Amino acid sequence: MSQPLVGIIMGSTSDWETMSRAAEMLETLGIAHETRVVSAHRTPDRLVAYAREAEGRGIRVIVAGAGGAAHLPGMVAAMTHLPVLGVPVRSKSLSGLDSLLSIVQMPAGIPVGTLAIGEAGAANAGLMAASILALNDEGLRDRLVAWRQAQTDKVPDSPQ
Ligand code: RP5
Repeated sequence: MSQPLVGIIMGSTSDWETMSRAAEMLETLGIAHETRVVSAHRTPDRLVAYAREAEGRGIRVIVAGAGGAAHLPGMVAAMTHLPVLGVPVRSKSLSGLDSLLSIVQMPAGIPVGTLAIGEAGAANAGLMAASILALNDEGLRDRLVAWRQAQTDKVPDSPQ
């Protein structure tokens, strides 16, 4: 793939099962991306470096997934003006409600575009990243519109 435009980051390798849905969506739409494990708790220096360097490396949208006390999306958003899309990963103890509340309740001034808990949220983060990039990319705009139309066409009139 060419120069990555979307950075998919996650707090742990255990988040990949969820976050791979975002990567699959970007692959389907032909959007160059990169994937990294960046933990707010275990690798804080890596987090700072990633957030500070992303724009200069050509990244345009960051998709950040984490579970539990999920600081990653908010911390990254605090250090870059790039759009940050947060994916709450389902947790063992609270099924991802903890992740959701950790990510969604940002104070005014530092936005994180928060998606649904789990795989649907990850897939939609990929689609949302595509929508943002499509504003300045007519080819991608056409692929996104075609993908949505194909989804519509798959819905039958009747359940039987
Ligand atoms: C978070 O803790 C990660 O984002 C992950 O969702 C969760 C559990 O991580 P592991 O203990 O599986 O590495 O930081």
